[in-house]
Amino acid sequence: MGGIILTNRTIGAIIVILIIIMGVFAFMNREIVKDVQEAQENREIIVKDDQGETKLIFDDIVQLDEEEFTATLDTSDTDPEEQSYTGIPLIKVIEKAGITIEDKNQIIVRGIDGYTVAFGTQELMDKDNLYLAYKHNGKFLKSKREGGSGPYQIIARKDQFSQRWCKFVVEIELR
Ligand SMILES: Nc1nc2c(c(=O)[nH]1)N[C@H]1C(S)=C(S)[C@@H](COP(=O)(O)O)O[C@H]1N2
Ligand SMILES: [Mo]
Repeated sequence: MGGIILTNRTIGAIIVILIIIMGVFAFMNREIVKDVQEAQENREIIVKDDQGETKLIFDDIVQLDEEEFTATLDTSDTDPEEQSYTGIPLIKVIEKAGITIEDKNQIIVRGIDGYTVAFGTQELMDKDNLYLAYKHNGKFLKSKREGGSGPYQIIARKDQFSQRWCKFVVEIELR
């Protein structure tokens, strides 16, 4: 029977192979972590439709006409309270990405935690309803990792409760 004879040489070879495998995984993981960190630092957001996708970074978004507005925040564990936010009308963000909304029905927004909300394009056209906010009471929204609701959050001013105020927005899709 030709089993593997565990000589010092074979043990040595196995250890070397394991170290190499661990090294490759550590390297791959570092690359992935770096990508995620970069995406978070640039506060990237993907805007897409069936024609393709555009990546917008914070610099693209702040150069749009920002607005300061109020909205009533009402969650399961807070009483309704008027809050001040700063952000961009959502429709302007979509226009910036070069996406046409005339032939679309729905807009789907996803958070980094997988939370997904949908709006009709009619709601998008309503001037003072939907915003992509990045400041709350004058302070930049912190990321999920930092315990915040940002770096971007959808503010749906006309929603009575706050279910569609999607936090940690990373992707906007038009269908
Ligand atoms: N990304 C993301 N956004 C979200 C949620 C969530 O779980 N993930 N919860 C929604 C719900 S149900 C409410 S009431 C509001 C406020 O939730 P909070 O009080 O937990 O912040 O955020 C909304 N947006
Ligand atoms: Mo909620």
